[in-house]
Amino acid sequence: MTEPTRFGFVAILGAPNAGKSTLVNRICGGKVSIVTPKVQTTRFPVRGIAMIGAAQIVLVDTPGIFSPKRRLEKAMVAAAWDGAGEGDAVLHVVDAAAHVAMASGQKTGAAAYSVSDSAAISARLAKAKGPKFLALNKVDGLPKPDLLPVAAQLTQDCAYDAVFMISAKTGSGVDLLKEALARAAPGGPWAFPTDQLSDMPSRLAAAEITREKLFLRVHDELPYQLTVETTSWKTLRDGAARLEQTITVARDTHRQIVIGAGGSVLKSIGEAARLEMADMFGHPVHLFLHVSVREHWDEQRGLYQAMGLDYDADPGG
Ligand SMILES: Nc1nc2c(ncn2[C@@H]2O[C@H](COP(=O)(O)OP(=O)(O)O)[C@@H](O)[C@H]2O)c(=O)[nH]1
Ligand SMILES: [Mg+2]
Repeated sequence: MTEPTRFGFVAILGAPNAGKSTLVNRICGGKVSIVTPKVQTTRFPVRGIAMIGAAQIVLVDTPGIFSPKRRLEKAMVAAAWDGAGEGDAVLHVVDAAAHVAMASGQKTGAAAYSVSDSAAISARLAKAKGPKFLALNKVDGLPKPDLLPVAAQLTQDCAYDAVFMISAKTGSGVDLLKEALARAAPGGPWAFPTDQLSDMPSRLAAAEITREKLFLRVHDELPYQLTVETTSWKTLRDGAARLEQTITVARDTHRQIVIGAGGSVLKSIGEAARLEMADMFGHPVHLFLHVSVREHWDEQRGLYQAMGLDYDADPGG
């Protein structure tokens, strides 16, 4: 007898940099969501699709939750909480390494933010209905005894249904978590083909790949001051695609940094992005990148619509 099919949504929430996107890619078994060492890489909910036994699970990867200031940040955080509402279950991903570092007195700025953001998420989740899971991530290289107080603290703030110790990077502990997510899904038919990894349109996925290469290559405030859009996609007779993308920055000095001396930076970003796109789409890609300056691009309504974000969002407390 075959097991009845299940289908459900799991919202992945957490502080910036907790490893949410890495975990979604790990569970889906392919690259769905871009990952960089920088905070706030994910700007809008990205839906990854995973087959776990007889269950098809849609994992909603969300932007990190923090105290937002700019319009784009507010829209990102609001979208993350909306993502939580979409789920049949919620998974709170915590950077356990940051918590352990704080507990042992290494109070670095990033770890402190991560810990206070996680506590705020636990507190708000305490009031939410439905199954809630906690994943202590980045346990690779952390001694187990150090993790127990972290788990104890977070479960005091919110009654999680289960706690998992995982490494999204190595995959350790992820199988147990996957089984729990599959069990939380309601019975029902699958909504996507079993080999589909994401519901993201190709033009947007291509823009995300280029944005990832930019995040990896440029630093300080600049990653947060730029956006990428695919403006043209033509399939050529030989099966290759010709893509044009515009990288929009807010200032001419930023444009110069993105282009680099003699175009060197833009060239290497384009090369890395083109190769990854060819791999993802399964055909050669000719990529043409343009850099434009638009001072207040992050105040333009159309951009928010394109990313599925709410221009007037107020994420609340
Ligand atoms: N050591 C370690 N690093 C991880 C793990 N998961 C994610 N990372 C790293 O943490 C950073 C942020 O990951 P990302 O998935 O973008 O986090 P997000 O902001 O929560 O989506 C990246 O540099 C990842 O490589 C893990 O399990 N172990
Ligand atoms: Mg992310």
